[in-house]
Amino acid sequence: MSNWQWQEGEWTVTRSCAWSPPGEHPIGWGLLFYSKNGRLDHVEGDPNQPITQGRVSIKFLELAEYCNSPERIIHPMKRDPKDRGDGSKWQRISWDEAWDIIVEKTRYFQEKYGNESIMTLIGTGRDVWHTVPKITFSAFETCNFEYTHNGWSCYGPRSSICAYILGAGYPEVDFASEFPEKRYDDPRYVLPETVLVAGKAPLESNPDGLFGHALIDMMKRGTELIVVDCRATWLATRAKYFMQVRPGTDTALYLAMCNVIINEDLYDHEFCEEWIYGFEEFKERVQEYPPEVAAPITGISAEKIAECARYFANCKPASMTWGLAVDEKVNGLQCAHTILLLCAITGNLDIPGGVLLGAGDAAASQWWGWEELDDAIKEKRIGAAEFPCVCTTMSTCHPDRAMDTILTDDPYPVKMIFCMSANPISCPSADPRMWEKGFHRCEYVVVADLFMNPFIASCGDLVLPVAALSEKDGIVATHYGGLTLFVGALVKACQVGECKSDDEIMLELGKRLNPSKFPWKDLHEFLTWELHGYGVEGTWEDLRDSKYGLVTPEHEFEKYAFGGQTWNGEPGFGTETGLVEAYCQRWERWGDDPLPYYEEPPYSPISTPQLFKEYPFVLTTGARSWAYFHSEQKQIPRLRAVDPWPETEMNPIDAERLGLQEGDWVYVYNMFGRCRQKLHITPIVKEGVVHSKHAWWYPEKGPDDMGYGPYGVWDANINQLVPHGVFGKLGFGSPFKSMICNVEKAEGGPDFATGWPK
Ligand SMILES: Nc1nc2c(c(=O)[nH]1)N[C@H]1C(S)=C(S)[C@@H](COP(=O)(O)OP(=O)(O)OC[C@H]3O[C@@H](n4cnc5c(=O)[nH]c(N)nc54)[C@H](O)[C@@H]3O)O[C@H]1N2
Ligand SMILES: Nc1nc2c(c(=O)[nH]1)N[C@H]1C(S)=C(S)[C@@H](COP(=O)(O)OP(=O)(O)OC[C@H]3O[C@@H](n4cnc5c(=O)[nH]c(N)nc54)[C@H](O)[C@@H]3O)O[C@H]1N2
Ligand SMILES: [Mo]
Repeated sequence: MSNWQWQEGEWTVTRSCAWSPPGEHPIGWGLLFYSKNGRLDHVEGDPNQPITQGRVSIKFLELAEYCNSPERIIHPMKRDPKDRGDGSKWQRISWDEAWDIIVEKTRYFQEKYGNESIMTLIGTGRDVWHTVPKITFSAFETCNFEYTHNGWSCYGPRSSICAYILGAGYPEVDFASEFPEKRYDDPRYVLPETVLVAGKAPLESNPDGLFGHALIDMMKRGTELIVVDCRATWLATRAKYFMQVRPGTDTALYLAMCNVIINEDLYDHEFCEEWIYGFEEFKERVQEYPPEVAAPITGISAEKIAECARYFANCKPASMTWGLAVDEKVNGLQCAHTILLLCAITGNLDIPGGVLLGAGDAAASQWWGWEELDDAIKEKRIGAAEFPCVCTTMSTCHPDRAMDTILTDDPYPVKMIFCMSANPISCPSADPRMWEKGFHRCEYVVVADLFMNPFIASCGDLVLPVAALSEKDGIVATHYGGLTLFVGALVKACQVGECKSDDEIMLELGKRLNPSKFPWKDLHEFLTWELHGYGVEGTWEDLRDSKYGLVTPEHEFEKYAFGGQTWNGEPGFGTETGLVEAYCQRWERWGDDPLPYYEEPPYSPISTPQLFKEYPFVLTTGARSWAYFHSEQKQIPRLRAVDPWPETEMNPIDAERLGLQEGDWVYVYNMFGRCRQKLHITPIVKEGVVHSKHAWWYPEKGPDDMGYGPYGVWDANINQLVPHGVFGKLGFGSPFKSMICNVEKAEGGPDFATGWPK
């Protein structure tokens, strides 16, 4: 008996704090794993965990079904690369054989083509954001690590922009995490008067930082919301201001709000004079965006924009939480910049109840092992010279350029891929058929995953079975350590097959390829070392054994005033100028406007009017659904029952005009490609806007390509409508949430009993 594991009747209960998967993001849920005879039986929320207080998402409630699924990969497997695409050719092998193959292939490609011919791929949200860089730089000793989402269109832009213009880690709403005993009722806690929810649906996405339930807790205590979204979400319908924007036009809205606040003298003079660099230039820039200019762009009236701006400026304190819709657009950098300035000029940065700031460099954890890499290899990082904005805060290559190199061998060939927790052809990549072609050019592809997926079916040669979150010891740290609101221990309850955790794979592979860079004697020693990196003292076991299984460091407010926001301890912000940069010289040096500006999406009614005649809807994609984490869980029956088909949402007025009915299978298409989804007619979508779900494939259809791609991925994947190589000037932000499309009735659909329709 201990405070992290005990017996309850027939069940062994293990207390844990879990990352995604199965999904949310760099945050932690307090969970109780109930297991019996070494098998996970069910999961409950831990009512004693102070942050989540017993709440769980349905993906956790169905975790046993996920972990024990007959579809799990539970042994290492290999297949001859000439048999790619043939699901019958997989052969079970031992871990020893798997390691031997990887070592042999690594040495072969390193010697023949150089270390840079090996590239690693990463996906999102799991606890591999130190693991994969460490494998890349220390085990393979290559410079090429990439997240396969074009324009690195998630999280990286928001956290990098914070680093550039605030010198701060990821900004977050103050949700009383530092008061584990009383939370919001602690007398020291200050409730935000309003929270701006910018392009984010934290109830479904739960969250990309802030917990959805935390927002509800605050609303119950009186916090009002401003929701900026193109869909009338549950939160939007309860907001004081629901700003229903045309997808991709948010920057114009925020610039206009700044215009009103500055011109009506509603800004915080003291903060602006003392702490902002380029305030006068910014003041001049926003003159170009009065509400009357932003109104026709965004589709929101000038009066409402002005009223909302006044309201935000008068709320003390006001906070902000931003989501993916900020990143997934070509104008995303400017959007994030303007949102931060909106919070800065109203004096809400790092104050109680305002926008909390992390002290250091948000992306530091991705650099593990980079320092020790050979300089000659460092210089070969793909896209680093062309896109310093992406590659200064992050240790990655540029995603689109990485694929260009794979396709052309320019400037050198990429021969071997090591993929850990990504599903490129089903989920993150634009023009996924092109990415598939690229991976087919690579000679050897190793994948570490829990389930078979279209990428592995089509491109994989060796598969390593990975442990699920109830099957491993680990650490949860909010915002990857960029803003540590709490750090929790992930605790192993069960073992499934021969699965190993990503960290175990890293350590074992590292010891074989380059032992001096992997000095830890075991996983726990490594986790303790990792913990110290988050500023937490003691061992990993101490964390696991602690009262709640987590620590909640005290937040230091207004760090800029006393030197806590800079590297050298000087007052100010950790930027080039030591101030909040309304004017960012770095961006100017890198070839972009130093001040924020609005830019139309590359494909839109205004920028491509001719094309818009043919594709007369604005397309946004990928708003999260309760049941799935991206491409995962489609093979978990009870979750599939919640959300059985890829849905395309359309306004009733538009559907009537096209003569479409609820539940029709439709083709969603444009000049780049098409997919087939099931129509859901709903007034929550703005008229003229279509929203399609992302990351769809059909596990039940089998791995063999029958003209629909492995597991039907080409039938369902919306990313066929998004182009490769289109992103913002500085390399961030592809238009996943602001494209154009048309919709027409399809002949049948994939749910027909006979399989694929003709
Ligand atoms: N159209 C459109 N496309 C989008 C988006 C959108 O909004 N619209 N969103 C984008 C965003 S924000 C993101 S972050 C990307 C996500 O893109 P990915 O992260 O590539 O997508 P996932 O489906 O999460 O695929 C991850 C794979 O990792 C496996 N996996 C799960 N847990 C673990 C683990 O612990 N270890 C290992 N080794 N593997 C694991 C899963 O089984 C799955 O096969 O998708 C992007 N794609
Ligand atoms: N259940 C579940 N949770 C997840 C994930 C998942 O796949 N499933 N994925 C995780 C990941 S990696 C991420 S990045 C987060 C993302 O989660 P969020 O940041 O919440 O982002 P989304 O759900 O993609 O979109 C949020 C809202 O943006 C709106 N929107 C679309 N286009 C625009 C636009 O141009 N402007 C504005 N203002 N709004 C727009 C959509 O209607 C939607 O309501 O979720 C994480 N959590
Ligand atoms: Mo993401």
